[in-house]
Amino acid sequence: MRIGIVGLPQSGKTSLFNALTGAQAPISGYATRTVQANTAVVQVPDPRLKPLAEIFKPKKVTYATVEFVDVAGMGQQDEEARKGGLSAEFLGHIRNADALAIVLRTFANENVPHPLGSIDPLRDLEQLDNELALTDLATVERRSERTAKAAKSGEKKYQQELDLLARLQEALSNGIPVRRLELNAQEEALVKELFLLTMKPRMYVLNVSEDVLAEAATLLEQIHQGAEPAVESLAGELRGVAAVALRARSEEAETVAVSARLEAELSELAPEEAAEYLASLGLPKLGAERVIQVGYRLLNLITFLTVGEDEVRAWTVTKGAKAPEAAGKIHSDIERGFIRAEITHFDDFMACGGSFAAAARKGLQRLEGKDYVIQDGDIAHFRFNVGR
Ligand SMILES: Nc1nc2c(ncn2[C@@H]2O[C@H](COP(=O)(O)OP(=O)(O)OP(=O)(O)O)[C@@H](O)[C@H]2O)c(=O)[nH]1
Ligand SMILES: [Mg+2]
Repeated sequence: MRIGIVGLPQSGKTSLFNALTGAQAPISGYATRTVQANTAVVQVPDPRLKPLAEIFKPKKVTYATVEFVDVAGMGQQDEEARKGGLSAEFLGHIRNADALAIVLRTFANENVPHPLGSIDPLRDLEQLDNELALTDLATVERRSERTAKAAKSGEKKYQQELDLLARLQEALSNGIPVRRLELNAQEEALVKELFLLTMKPRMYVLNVSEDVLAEAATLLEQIHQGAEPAVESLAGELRGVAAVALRARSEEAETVAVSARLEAELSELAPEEAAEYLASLGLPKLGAERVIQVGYRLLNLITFLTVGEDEVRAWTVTKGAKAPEAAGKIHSDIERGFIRAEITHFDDFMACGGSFAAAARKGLQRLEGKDYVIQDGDIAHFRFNVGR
């Protein structure tokens, strides 16, 4: 899973990136300064691995991972260049992302002027959206030119493709993101080939000042639960926070509040110290951690676990994946030779004192076949036969 961090210049993207990677200890990381993109693989925090490691004392504990890409700010080109959307270089970094984390600034910082002269995250979002749509429009137009040539052969599939491209063009010119369109399976396959930016699932990351972080988190939660705050009556940063959150709710996107600079600093502390500081602010968790969790949810991902003396490990699969597909994450041979999966849910396993034998006695360990749908938190042991 790869999440692209995008936003206006100086909105705190790199600070968020540092918070994410620092807090979770990057497994590998590299900075390619010339093209102004940072990439790092980040561990997905999972509280289940520690107790499992205490029971199995494995040689190795392996977390599931997410890759984050931090790119230079959008909208830095001049007016003329922007008509064609984002530059090819920028696009190259972001088009393979599975989801976008859109960073919106509400923090005030006299030393860091906002590129548009004032703080207004909803306006910033609209500008970013506009730019993403323009970029997709350029992609669709290029494809249309090619398809139009091919369509001269009279082949029906090219005409169908042209019709779809015209529909995309029409939507994008009106600022409608492609993910809003209803597409059939065949259309979806074509759209996938285009790697459109307005097709990607997204979350909004509000980068707020640290002194409103707790309030912003509470407000987001209330809005998520259905509250209708009067945006105009809110003061300071909270007004922008509410405006973005209401829009996010209407499009079923998720919103997270972070204080990127603070979190980047905290990520350098010992976890206990950071947790203490957060608690003093009335916050249970780092925003960066929530960014990873929301990303997981956005992409419909769940985690299953494998345990043993060699390794305790978390694996990622898409919700709805069946047992053989999960087995295939470990090794294609295990998928091919799949016989059965021995499944014990983490919660049952712990409730039985961390003993498979005790879980089995209580009927909490099940043998499942190839149609079993893996659940988040399943501890799986696969039986397979490679000889087949
Ligand atoms: N007060 C305050 N300052 C912040 C916060 N987040 C970032 N900054 C400051 O804003 C400036 C820009 O932060 P970056 O993380 O570099 O922003 P960016 O979006 O990566 O910037 P570009 O890559 O140039 O587009 C830095 O000086 C940060 O210290 C915040 O939450 N509060
Ligand atoms: Mg940056």
